[in-house]
Amino acid sequence: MTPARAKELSDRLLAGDLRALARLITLVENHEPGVELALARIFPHTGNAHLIGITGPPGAGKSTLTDKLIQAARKEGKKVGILCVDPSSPFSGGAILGDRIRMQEHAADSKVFIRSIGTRGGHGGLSRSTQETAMLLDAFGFDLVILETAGVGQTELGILEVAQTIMVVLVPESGDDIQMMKAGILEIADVLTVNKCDRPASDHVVKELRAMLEIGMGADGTWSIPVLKTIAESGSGVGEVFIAIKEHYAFLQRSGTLQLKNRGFARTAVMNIIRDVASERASEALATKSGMALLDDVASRKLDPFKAAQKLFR
Ligand SMILES: Nc1nc2c(ncn2[C@@H]2O[C@H](COP(=O)(O)OP(=O)(O)OP(=O)(O)O)[C@@H](O)[C@H]2O)c(=O)[nH]1
Ligand SMILES: [Mg+2]
Repeated sequence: MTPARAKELSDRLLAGDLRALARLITLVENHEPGVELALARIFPHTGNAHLIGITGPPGAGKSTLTDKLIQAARKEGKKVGILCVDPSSPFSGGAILGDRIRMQEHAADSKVFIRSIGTRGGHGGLSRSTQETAMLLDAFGFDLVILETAGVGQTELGILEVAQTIMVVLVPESGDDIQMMKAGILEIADVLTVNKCDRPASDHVVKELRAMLEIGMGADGTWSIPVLKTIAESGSGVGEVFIAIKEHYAFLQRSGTLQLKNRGFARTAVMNIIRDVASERASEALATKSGMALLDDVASRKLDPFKAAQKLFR
C-alpha cells in the first residue's frame, strides 16, 4: 500500500466511511505491507472505546448474548463494533456464518458494525491483527468494541491482549468441567455469566461458581467477580450483564487498573511489531550472499547457530 493510499483510507475512516473501515480491516488481516502507515495515522484517535471480550465454550450462547447486548447498548445511543475472532478459520471476512445470520437485524443499523476475522500466522498473528482491528474500530468512533471468540485453552488468548473487560459465558452443563476450568478461562473472567438458565442444574452451577469465587479465586483487587444468570434467547438477565460490564469499566477507571492494563496492551503491541520486524530483517539478511555464507558456515559446522544469530543481530 502506498503512503498516499494509506492517507486516503485513514482519512476516510476518520470521517466515518464504513467502506474504508472494512477495507482497512482486510488489509490488516492480510498483513498488507504499508498498512502500518494507516494505523499510525489513526492511532491518535484511539483510546476512547470500551474493549470487551466475550469468551467461553463453543455454543454457550456468546453470539446470542452479544446480539442482546447490542440492543441494550443501542438503546443508550451507543455505537457498537463487533469482532468475531475465529482462530480456527483460514478464511477471512465471513468466517462465522451463524453469527452473521443471528445478528442480521443490526445490519441495517449504521451504528452497528459486525465483522469476522480469521487468523493467519499462529498466535502472534492473531494477537497483532486482533489488536490492530480493535484500533480501527476504536478510531472509527465505536463506544463499545466487543470481541467474541470461542475458547477453551489457547484460543482466547487473542482477546486477553485487547479486552479491558472479559466476560466468560458458561452453560449449566459446564458444571462437570468447572474444576478443570479453574486453571483456565475462569482466571481471566471479570464477569461470569451462566447462560441457558432455562435448563436444569443452572442454580447448582451458579452456586458452585459463587462459592469458588468467594474463596478468592480470580480475585482482582477490590473487584468482586459477579456470577450472573441469563437466558440469552429471551433476553432474560441481559440487562444485569450490561450493567456489570459498565460497572467493571468504571472500576477500572477509578482504581487506576485501566492504566496498568493499557500499558500491558501497549507492551504487547510494541513486542509484536519488534518480533515481526526483527524476523523480517533477519530473513532478508539471510537471503543475501553474506547471509548464505553464514548459513553455509553453520551447515559445515564451522559456526554454531547461536553465534550466527548473534552475528546477524549485530
Ligand atoms: N436453551 C437455550 N438456548 C440458547 C440460549 N442462548 C442461546 N441458545 C442457543 O444455543 C445455540 C448456540 O448459540 P450461539 O449464540 O451461537 O452460541 P456461541 O457461543 O456464539 O457459539 P459459537 O460461536 O459457535 O461458539 C443456538 O442454537 C442458540 O439459539 C439460552 O439461553 N437457552
Ligand atoms: Mg458465536
